[in-house]
Amino acid sequence: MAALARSALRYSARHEAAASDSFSDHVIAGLSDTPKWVSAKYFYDAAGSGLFEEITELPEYYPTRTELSILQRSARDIAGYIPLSAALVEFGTGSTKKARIVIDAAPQLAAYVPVDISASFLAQEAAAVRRDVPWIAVLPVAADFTRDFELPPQIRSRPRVGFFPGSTIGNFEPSDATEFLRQAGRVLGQGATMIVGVDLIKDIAVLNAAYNDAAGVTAEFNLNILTRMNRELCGNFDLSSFRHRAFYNTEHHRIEMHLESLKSQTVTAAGRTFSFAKGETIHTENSYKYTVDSFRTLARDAGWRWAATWTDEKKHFSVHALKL
Ligand code: AVJ
Repeated sequence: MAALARSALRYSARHEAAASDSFSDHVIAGLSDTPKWVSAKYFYDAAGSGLFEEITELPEYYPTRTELSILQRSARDIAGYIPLSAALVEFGTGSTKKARIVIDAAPQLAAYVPVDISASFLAQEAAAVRRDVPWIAVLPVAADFTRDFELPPQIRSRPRVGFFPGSTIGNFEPSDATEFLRQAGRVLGQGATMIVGVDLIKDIAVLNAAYNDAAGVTAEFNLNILTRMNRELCGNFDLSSFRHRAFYNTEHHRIEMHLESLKSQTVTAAGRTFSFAKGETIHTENSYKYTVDSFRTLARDAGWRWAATWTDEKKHFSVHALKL
């Protein structure tokens, strides 16, 4: 993963590769730029992770429940792509709920390697999987999966199956999604399998509703990044003078999330002062949507052979198996 080690892949926002590791440097770079941006990966502090869990239960937010139903319905088929005594490597494990469906359907799995940036959360989840599935070696890796990381030596001789559910791949710029899949292939090695969940292009009203829920949870999730800047970077954002905006960008096939300043104002954070014009936004997230074909092309460009695709009846979401 040498290329990844040099620069993290741009995760949602523009020009992020220029920003360095720390939240502070990141915010200074993003809020000094035109237009302003902050990467979606900073949504997930404790409060943000909780709000995201709430989002997954919203009636308008179809991706999580649709992907779960596809995994449940197709678990046996998916298990057919998992070699004997393989290791399942999950990139960015928010919750182990989806991996557990695969693990339950694939008793031939010998190891489960959840990779996540939050070590404490990982330890908790790993303990729960160990308790429920005692025959599998649970080997958590605390790392930012968008950067370089080492697989545990215990799985060196095992066939590897990558697992990247949740359409997290949609947070990458398409060229970075290709690069991510290519690097994942390098990490997993020749003969590897990759199982990827990808949200599909659909009726714009359905897409817009999923990111503009009536209960306002997505708005709270988006605005929470300002609360995080206030807390961690001594910021003075007034949350009532910003509003959540999310819309489908048809040209780029993506949902964009922004925080719009409701007035002309200056804000301090990370020891700097930033001015906002009325109506100016901070671009906080891109969530790219694909067609089954456009994703297959992307996977092929990343060096993977397409093996299978599973979708729901409404074609809202897709799960793909790829082979190296
Ligand atoms: C976790 C990236 C898949 O893009 O749908 C949900 C994040 N943002 N609502 C998505 C999200 C607003 C989510 N992903």
